[in-house]
Amino acid sequence: MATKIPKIVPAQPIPPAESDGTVVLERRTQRTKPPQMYQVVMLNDDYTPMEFVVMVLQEFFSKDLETSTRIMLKIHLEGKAVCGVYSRDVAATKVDQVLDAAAKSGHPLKCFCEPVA
Ligand code: TYC
Repeated sequence: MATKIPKIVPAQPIPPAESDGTVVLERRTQRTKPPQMYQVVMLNDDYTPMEFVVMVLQEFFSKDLETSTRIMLKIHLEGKAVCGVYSRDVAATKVDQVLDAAAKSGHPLKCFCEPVA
């Protein structure tokens, strides 16, 4: 049986030749889009102690005490705040860690992640 020779297909259509027979090929730099990032948003509630939220921000979002306190107060006063921006899997893990720690401590603290616009 004859070996089938694969057909070679150009990546880009070859443009028509100029009148002198030359062919001009356009150089295209391949650009990779940066990955979609996700922000973890924490919500206010009336029951979770402020100290617990500050501890969560320090522990799971690696914020220092001052930054954690500022974010916690923003949530408390405005209803929600972004705790950090991460790749999808990391953001989802942070959400799981927070919900898990809150549930284990009996607090109704909630957070979620969403794509950064
Ligand atoms: N509002 C809560 C209180 O007064 C504190 C709080 C802050 C709760 C931030 C949740 O994400 C939160 N104890």
